[in-house]
Amino acid sequence: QIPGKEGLVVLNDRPVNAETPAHLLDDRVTPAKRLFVRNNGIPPVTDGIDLDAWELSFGGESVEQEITLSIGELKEKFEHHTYQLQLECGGNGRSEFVPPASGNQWSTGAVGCPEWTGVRLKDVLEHVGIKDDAVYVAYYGADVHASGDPNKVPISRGVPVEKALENESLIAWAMNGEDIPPMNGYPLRLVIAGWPGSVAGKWLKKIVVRNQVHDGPKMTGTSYRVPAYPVSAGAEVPKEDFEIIERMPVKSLVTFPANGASSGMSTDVRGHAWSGDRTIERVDISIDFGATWQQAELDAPVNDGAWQNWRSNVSFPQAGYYEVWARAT
Ligand SMILES: Nc1nc2c(c(=O)[nH]1)N[C@H]1C(S)=C(S)[C@@H](COP(=O)(O)O)O[C@H]1N2
Ligand SMILES: [Mo]
Repeated sequence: QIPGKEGLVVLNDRPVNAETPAHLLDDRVTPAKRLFVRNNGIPPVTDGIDLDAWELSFGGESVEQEITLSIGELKEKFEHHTYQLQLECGGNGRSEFVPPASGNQWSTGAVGCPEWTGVRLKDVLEHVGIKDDAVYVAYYGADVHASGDPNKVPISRGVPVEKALENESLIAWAMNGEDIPPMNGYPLRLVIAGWPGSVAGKWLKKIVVRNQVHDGPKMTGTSYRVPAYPVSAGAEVPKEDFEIIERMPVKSLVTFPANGASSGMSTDVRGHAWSGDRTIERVDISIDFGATWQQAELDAPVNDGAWQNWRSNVSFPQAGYYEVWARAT
């Protein structure tokens, strides 16, 4: 049992990693109890802390001032913004890879789209000041390396400055109008629209502005990288041909009906679709293994970086076994 979570499937308990079955992601705005958990290390104990007193410091070669701001100061000094932003782990869906990829075997549930409230990273960086040679903006969190070694950092990743300065790059202290759940980064985290969840630092303690591509743990080697060109499954790819995952690729998810459900001769079908920080143009549904497709009704995103809801109704020609497939463009 993960406190505050309900119905998640635990993939690993050291560190805790848990995903959400597709039918429990049916809400337009993902409730706190349904948002997946992806931990690289041991989360800090934040019970009973004073949220407003939590401090965030700034550093790195390309920062003008090495200052510290409390959440209280962030709240007071900068304009508040609320956006619905999907968060998706870079490994979401990897359980279908053959041969398998290493790491947590996420099926489809390492994604969610709650509503986040905080300040724009851009506004805060403007206040702190960044030098002309700034290249990357990265984070450090308060979690501890799985080994327990206080000198080791479990994960420290980042994004190019241009991405950090987008409107939908937030330093958030609230999710769905409440405190962020402990496992999702309470009291403060980054949320960066449409890029892998790994850039959205939880339990945020420090932001560094770098004069080079950030080289923290899980930025280098093949972690959170993909081949720069399509390759066949299991192909050997030279290390220098890997690139850092930036925008997440196009995807759709069927959240109704649930896997294994039975229905009458027709059923409503619905779900979400997203494509990193871009917009989905259309969603199509098939109940004949992709032989024919029918276009679903698709909503516009509530804001840039939010997944889009779609719905349709399908009629079955005869009783039998069917798969509902969705395809987003
Ligand atoms: N400090 C810290 N931030 C982190 C992580 C972590 O282990 N430690 N995991 C990252 C990864 S890989 C993902 S996918 C998201 C997951 O966010 P969630 O657990 O709130 O769903 O947080 C990111 N931020
Ligand atoms: Mo992730």
